[in-house]
Amino acid sequence: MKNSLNDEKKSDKSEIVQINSPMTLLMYQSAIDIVVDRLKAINIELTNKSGHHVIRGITRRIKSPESITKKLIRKGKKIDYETAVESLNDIAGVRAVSYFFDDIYQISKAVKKQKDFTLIKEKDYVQKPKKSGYKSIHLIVKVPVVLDSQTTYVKVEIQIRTFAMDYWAELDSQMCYKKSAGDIEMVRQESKRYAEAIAALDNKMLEFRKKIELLEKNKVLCETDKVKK
Ligand code: 0O2
Repeated sequence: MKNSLNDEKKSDKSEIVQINSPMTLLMYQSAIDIVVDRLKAINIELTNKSGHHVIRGITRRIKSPESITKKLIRKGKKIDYETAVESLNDIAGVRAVSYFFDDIYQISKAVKKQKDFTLIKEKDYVQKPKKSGYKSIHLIVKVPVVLDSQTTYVKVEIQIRTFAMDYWAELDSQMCYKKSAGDIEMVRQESKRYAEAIAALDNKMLEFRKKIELLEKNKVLCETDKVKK
């Protein structure tokens, strides 16, 4: 009995490792490349339009077989390749980090306008933060990947958040999220308070930018007025 369970475990693991097969990796990497290129173009467009830098950085990753297995267990799913591809939305993940709070919605709107992307799911953890205090917009899109003249629609999770939200999420990942410390109520409460403090600062910086923009606009108007006179 023990042996057969062990054998089953082994075969489960090797099935998930299929994610790392050259063709599957190529498919996910190509999907990620498409999304990253599109975000770069969106950044140029929004930066030109707004007059301030919009996207600070774009990161990407393919979920490791270990992390896929853990997530399937967490979700109570079967541990095999097909179930992983079907039920997990974030095997391919891209994150766009903006400087300012209002830009996350501009980026999200621009992603949703991409004609060849299909929006599967949208989660706005900015309007409705998670219990932990986590804030981010998650867009799950399907993007067409052409390999060997065959088109496959591949799911990619795009996380969009500000530099400040990202700072909190990165530290939270290191210290609390999926960590034993995160099970301690006192730790959870304190971490949430910091998320709220950071969000308040995010809002202040946006107000500050808007104030400066107004000052600059008025200055330009005064100068054009002077020239006219
Ligand atoms: P990792 O290691 O970051 O990849 P879905 O299946 O799309 O409906 P899902 O993925 O089950 O939804 O859950 P959710 O909450 O929409 O998104 C999960 C991802 O958001 C996580 O991925 C994290 O990246 C991030 N996240 C969610 N909550 C928190 C949090 O409290 N703190 C931090 N730091 N990140 C969070 P994974 O796969 O869980 O982890």
